[in-house]
Amino acid sequence: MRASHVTWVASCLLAWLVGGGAAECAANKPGWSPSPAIVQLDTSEEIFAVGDPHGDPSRLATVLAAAGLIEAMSLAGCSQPLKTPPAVSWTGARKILVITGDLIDKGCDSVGVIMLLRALQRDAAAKGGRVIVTLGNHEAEFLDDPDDPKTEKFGGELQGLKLKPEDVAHCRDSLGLGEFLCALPIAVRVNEWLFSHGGNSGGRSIAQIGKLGLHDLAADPNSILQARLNKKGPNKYPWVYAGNCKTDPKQLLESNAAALSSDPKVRHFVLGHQYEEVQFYSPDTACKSKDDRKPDVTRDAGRLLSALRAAVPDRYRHEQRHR
Ligand SMILES: [Mn+2]
Repeated sequence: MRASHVTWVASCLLAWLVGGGAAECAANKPGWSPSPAIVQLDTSEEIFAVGDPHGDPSRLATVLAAAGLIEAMSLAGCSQPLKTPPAVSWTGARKILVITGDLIDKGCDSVGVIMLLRALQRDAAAKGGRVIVTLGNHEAEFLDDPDDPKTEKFGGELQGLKLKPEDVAHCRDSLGLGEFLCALPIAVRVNEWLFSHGGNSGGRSIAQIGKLGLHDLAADPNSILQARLNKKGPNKYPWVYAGNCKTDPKQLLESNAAALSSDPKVRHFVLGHQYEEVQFYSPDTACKSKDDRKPDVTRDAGRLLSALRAAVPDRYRHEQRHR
């Protein structure tokens, strides 16, 4: 356990002894203060979503340019990681871009992804657009424990820049990387769409999700930041089965959507996190042996898990493919 963790635990203990602060203490590490925890907005503008840039600003820029959201730009990639914010130009007018987390690790330039997105947020806002970035499990795990081996790639980059990972995790490094990470919201509702990195809202309302603690988000493999749609879910089932092969995924998703109780109601979930093939199992096949469980993208679960681009002509909607 690091010294900073000892300090945190000590202050939590003090809050407990003094009384009244225990719940708050358990929920939040110092500095982590998404504001608001869940972004909510209603718009008639086009909405774009991209997940999991994972340390590759060059590929992210290529995707955004192909979508018409930025001017094409050439980034050097691993041979020349970004050390300063790049000159990125938003061409998306008043459109909305949601990045559903996991900016860091895996690739070679996590710092570059953060710098690119910070610069893009500023430029988009100046031109009437909006870029919203949510937490992924990698950001949550890093902020929860910067010594976590899972985020050592990002930690190594920081050390290469002479930054202490724990300073970044406490939101106070000289480049402002931690300040950015500490302010990332957990999820965002745009119209009837809820965007988050993983998918299991656990039947909570938007307000209840906003009160989840960083450690819970980081540590629970079945959380809204981590839950998976493949057999890496609870008890080796996709999380839409809630660890029980008898669960009806459509009912589970509908109850989760209903519990979010926003205005307008949430009717679609858009997730990142899982870049492998997403498999929707039908209730008929889910309870057979694992080998018999066939993906069925036409069945119930697919209706609510859909789309990269909302409020646009049907030809762009992944939702159509999942029906
Ligand atoms: Mn992830």
